Order: sequence, then structure tokens, then C-alpha cells
Amino acid sequence: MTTKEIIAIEDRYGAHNYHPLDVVIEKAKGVWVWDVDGNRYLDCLAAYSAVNQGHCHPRIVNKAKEQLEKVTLTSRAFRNDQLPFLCKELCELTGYEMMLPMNSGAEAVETALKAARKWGYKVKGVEENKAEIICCTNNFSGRTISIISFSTEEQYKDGFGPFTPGYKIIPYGDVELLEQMICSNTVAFLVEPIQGEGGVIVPPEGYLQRAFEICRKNNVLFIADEIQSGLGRSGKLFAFEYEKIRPDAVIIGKALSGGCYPVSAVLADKKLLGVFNPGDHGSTFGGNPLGAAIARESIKVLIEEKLIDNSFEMGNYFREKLNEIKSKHVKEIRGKGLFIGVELHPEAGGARRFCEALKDRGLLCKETHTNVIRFAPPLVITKEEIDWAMERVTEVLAMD
Ligand code: IF1
Repeated sequence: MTTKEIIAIEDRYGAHNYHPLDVVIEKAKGVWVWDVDGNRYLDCLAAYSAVNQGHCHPRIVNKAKEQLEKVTLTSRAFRNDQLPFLCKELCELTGYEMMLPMNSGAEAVETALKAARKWGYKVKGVEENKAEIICCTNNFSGRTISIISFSTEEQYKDGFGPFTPGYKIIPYGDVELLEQMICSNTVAFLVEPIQGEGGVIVPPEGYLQRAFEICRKNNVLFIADEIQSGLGRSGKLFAFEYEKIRPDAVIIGKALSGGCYPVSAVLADKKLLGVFNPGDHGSTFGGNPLGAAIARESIKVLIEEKLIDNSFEMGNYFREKLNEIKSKHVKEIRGKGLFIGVELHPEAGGARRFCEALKDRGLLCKETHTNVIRFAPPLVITKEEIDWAMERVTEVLAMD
């Protein structure tokens, strides 16, 4: 079947909750994907940073196959021989005392929000049902009703009310307002160290440090959503490491499983995760042995193949090459590591048409917030592959 025929089937039977590029991928390896017509593309989105290790990494695929033959799901009513080691290995890698495994990123964010509220009531002594969590404008932490309740993107909320109370919103990057917004009911500050969907927004130098100190001073939990910015994407294990802070909780997902299987987690110390008692929280698939085995191998690949260093070096090279392109359309190039956003002037007519033109030249990337082209390839990318991409980006940014 051709691309066109397959798209017609999806459009007929699938809900239209996305507006994807019309490329139908049937095979992927490393940074490359192939469509059903045999065309090859360089993937510069990496499934929103879920395939940092590269598509179908052989070590991760083989580990998945091996575990599939053993046991895939026990439920947490019983124990399995993979989860304990994922917990241990993640805690040893990150320096946190404990972790709670979930599946999607949103589920891990919900877990962190529940932990923060419970900590507020049981430890901080906030009055029952009065807990407040401070979030930032242009946040993106998932699509559940509680998470979109603090979204500032109208479309993500339209038609989904009533919303969960207990959130306050401040401008991203504004520590003065953070201090002003904190009150005796504030239990946590939830922040993306680099805002992904917000348009790859890197906060002002020292912002995270000052916000962290304000939270410490006010006995407010500092929670970092590193689901997209984490696990090497920014050129460090976590984007928060660009400043000298240690969040009270770090939320991870996406590349935790190398894009092979939904695995997410909350990392924190016992003072926070210790608020959960048996039966308080969970999920059918959370902590399953298949996901845990895949996640263990995905982390090993990230570390042993030095993908974090590659992200740092290749990210600098990628941005250096982008800065060499002279285009009337480019307003700003920003990012850290291989987490890159190219903001276009409004007069350029929106980033979508540039993404469509790049697709026609074999390069897949995604617009965000109308005027930003996001470049976030798998962290295995090489200089030669970046040069290949730059030829096409130069051509497309020269369009009228
Ligand atoms: C979509 C982008 C959107 C995330 C951060 C939590 C989650 C995400 C920082 C939730 C998920 C995905 C969701 C997907 C598109 C993509 C995305 F930012 F990555 F580009 F939407 F904003 N925290 N981001 O980025 O994780 O539940 O999806 O596993 O919903 O369209 P999830």
C-alpha cells in the first residue's frame, strides 16, 4: 500500500487528535527512518526525545526480546526480578534514595503532584485540601485533566473543564514572582529546567539556582520535570545540572526506555517518597519486568556509549552550524546539547511550512508554538549526519 492509501485509512478510522506530517514510517534505525515508499529521512525529533539512544538500538531490542520470552507483567501484587535492580541502578546513577516507577510521563508527573500534596499535609502541616503548587507559563507536563489544569495553552484546556484546583501560575524565569506567590499552603514548585513544548526555552542564567534557594528558604519542594530535557538531551544527564541545585524530586520518562516501551519514574529521597503507604498509589503496568529490563538496558546504553557527552559536543556543533546559516527568517537559535529551537520571525509565516519543506528533502522535525522549529535528533548523531542535515536546513531557510 502507498503512503496515500495508508493515510486515508488512518484519517477514516483514527481520531484526529494530531496533525502529523504525511510521512508513513515503517522502519527505523539509529537516526534514520524509512517510509513505506522506501524514502529515507533523518529523524530530528527522536519521538520528542524518547529515542535518545537511537531507533531500535540493538542492545535494547535484544534485551526486550529476551525479557519477552521470560515474563512481561506480574502486577505489583507480586514482585519481579527486574524492578529492584532498576530502582537501585537509577538511584546509584542519580544520587536519589528512592524511585517510584510508572508508565507514561503524565503518570509520573501525577505521581509527583500527589507526593507533594501528601508531603504538604503529613509533613509540612498544610491544612487539608489547601495545598498549592506553583507552575510556570508555557509549561507542558502532560495531557491528564489535573495536568492541563495548570496549562497556559488554551487549546490544551478547551472543552476539558472543570479543572483541578490548587495551582498558581507565574511567568517562567521570574523568581521575584515565585517568592511573592509562595504562601503557607505552598507545597511545591514544578518546573521544566528547559521548556520543551514552550519552544525550547532556556531560562536566564541563575534562574534555577535562585528559584531553588527560594524554595529551600520557604520549605517548598522543588520538582524538576526532566521528561523531555533529561537523560542526556541537554548535554548533561539532567538539564538542572547546568546550575548547582539538587531538586527534591526529578521526573523522568521517554528515553528512560529508549523509545521501546512506556517507562517513567519519580526520583526523590525517602523524605518525599516515604509518604506513600501500601495501597496509596500505583498502576497495572507500573514497575513491570519487561519495562524495567528495557529501562535498565537503555540507561546502560546511555552511559556506556557516552551519549551524554556526544549530546554536548554534537549539540554545540549543531548550533554552531545553524549560526553560520544567514537567513532573514531566523530570529533566535537557542538550546543546550541536542535540545535546539530555531525561532523564526512571525513574517516567515510559521515554522510548519519549513518542516514540510525539510520533510520533502529527507529531514523530519516538528514545529512548536507556531514559530519554532525544534531540532532534537537521537544523541547518537554524528558530525557527518549533522552536515548532511545542515545542507537541507540551509536550502530551506533560504526559501522566501
Ligand atoms: C503530546 C513535547 C508535547 C513532556 C514533558 C511530561 C510529558 C511530556 C516535559 C508527558 C510529553 C510529549 C507529549 C506529546 C508530544 C510531546 C510534547 F513537549 F514533547 F513536544 F506535547 F508538548 N513532561 N511530551 O514533554 O509525557 O505522558 O506524553 O509520556 O501529548 O502531544 P507523556
